[in-house]
Amino acid sequence: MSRKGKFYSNVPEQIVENLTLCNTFITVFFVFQTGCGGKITNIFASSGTITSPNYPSNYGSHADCSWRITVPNGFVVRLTFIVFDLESSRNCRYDYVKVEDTSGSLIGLYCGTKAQFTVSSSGRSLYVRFRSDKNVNKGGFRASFTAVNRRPPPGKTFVA
Ligand SMILES: [Ca+2]
Repeated sequence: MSRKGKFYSNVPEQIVENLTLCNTFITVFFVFQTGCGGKITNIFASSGTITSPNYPSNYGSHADCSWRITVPNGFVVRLTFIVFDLESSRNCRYDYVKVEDTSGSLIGLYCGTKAQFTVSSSGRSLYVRFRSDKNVNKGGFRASFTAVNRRPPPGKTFVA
């Protein structure tokens, strides 16, 4: 009797079409979101956490997310990957996390499933890039960073 009732009872094809359009939109939005647009997130802090997109749910396809972590002068960055679960591939050519030192030199290229591990910068900043390819998406990563004294406190003997 109402237009709404008529719509639902008489035009089911249109509903299906609308749902399809809706799903297409969601998919496009999802890919866009997980891609991070290749943008770098600049973080200025003494400690914090970074995660792959959608964490702890699986990351999406075609993700490209970067972080530049900068800690106060006189400190270096110590970054610990607490959870790490990426698609495994030879030379990490599909999904990977790349970590670069303050100077831009490569610290490591990581993929697959790894136990907790830690990387440290030589200067006050560290660059992290996460990328995924078109398929096989895993749980991703969660990593915490903290600023660590570059030099030992005055009067103390430094032991490596
Ligand atoms: Ca993948």
